[in-house]
Amino acid sequence: MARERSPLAEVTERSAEVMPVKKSAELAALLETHKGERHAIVMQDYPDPDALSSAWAHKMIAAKYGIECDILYEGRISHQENLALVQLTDIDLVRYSDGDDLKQYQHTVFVDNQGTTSRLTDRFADLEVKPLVIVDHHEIQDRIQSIYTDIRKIGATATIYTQYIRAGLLTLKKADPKHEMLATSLMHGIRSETSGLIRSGIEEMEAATFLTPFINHSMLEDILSVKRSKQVMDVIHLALENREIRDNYSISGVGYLRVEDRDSIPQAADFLLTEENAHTAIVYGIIIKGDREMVVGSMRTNKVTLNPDEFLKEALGATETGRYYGGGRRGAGGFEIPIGFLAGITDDELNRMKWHLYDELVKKKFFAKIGVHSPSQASRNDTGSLRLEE
Ligand SMILES: [Mn+2]
Repeated sequence: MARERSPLAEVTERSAEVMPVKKSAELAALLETHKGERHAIVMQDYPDPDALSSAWAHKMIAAKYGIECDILYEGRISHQENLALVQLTDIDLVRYSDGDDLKQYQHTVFVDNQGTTSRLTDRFADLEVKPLVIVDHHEIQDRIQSIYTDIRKIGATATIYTQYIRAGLLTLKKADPKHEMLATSLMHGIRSETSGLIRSGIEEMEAATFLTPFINHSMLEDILSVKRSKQVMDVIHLALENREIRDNYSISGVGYLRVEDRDSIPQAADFLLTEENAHTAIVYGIIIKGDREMVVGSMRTNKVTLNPDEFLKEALGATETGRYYGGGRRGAGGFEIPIGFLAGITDDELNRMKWHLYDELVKKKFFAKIGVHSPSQASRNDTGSLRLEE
């Protein structure tokens, strides 16, 4: 017997269908009024497939409205899969370096971020190049204001851009190799944000269905079958060795890393999450970049009731100026804790002590948030049990 559908459910369903169309029309109208301009699409410092494919989609959509866009980032692309994506699809990217002319852009466009994870945000703000568009799926961050904003709780930013395309902002043609590569990139973006569609919502499934006829499957396979580098394997090895599992949280510090190997941290967190009794994995290390150092960490979870954004904000807190050390979205999060005065030590013994200090402190904060004591405290108490509170 079929159950009656509540009127409310129907309204929600209908608005979920109407919203992308409404937002697309709004974006189209805005782009129309900026014809002939040059815009900078700003990605986070360490762009992932979701950011890359969304930025590319925006660039292709904007071109239809006579707007030329450059896709900018300031950090590095180091994850093998991302490198493969960029190489195979020929996405034109501009890696910012000192002295580049940012004044040539009339506006900025933020995709898959809201300005908090890019150093370009401040550079553009200093030059008074104003944000025009924000399209993102992270929690609202209030860092910058734009004319057009589409921030939604959805699996991927690539899903939102696929909806825009579907609503008519760009007509995909099977015969166009650029369109084929864009569709393939968007599919990769969606897949990578949802563990290969396992954690996807209805919107992702719909987007994937829409993209499928345009996809180059062998290219997608090439992107996905990229092997892990030795450095990544080494970091995974360290993460495994150092992990401590408490209450299904697997937490691991991996020590000092070169900035080039930064992307091995989320990959190690992904790997720790594959252990059968772990629902959440957190991996962190100290990244050295010139004379700057910071503790950088990644969190992955498949516990539905756990909000990584809240978890990281509550566990690690904020700076004196109120900027949180961490944040996230459904299923994943990240954090960065600058090491100010203690950076740039050359003495080996002091560096060992420094790592030990940060390792203990970070762990302690996470264990406190989870509600268990760190093992060092437990052994000092000699209770024979690692859980002290119960
Ligand atoms: Mn994303």
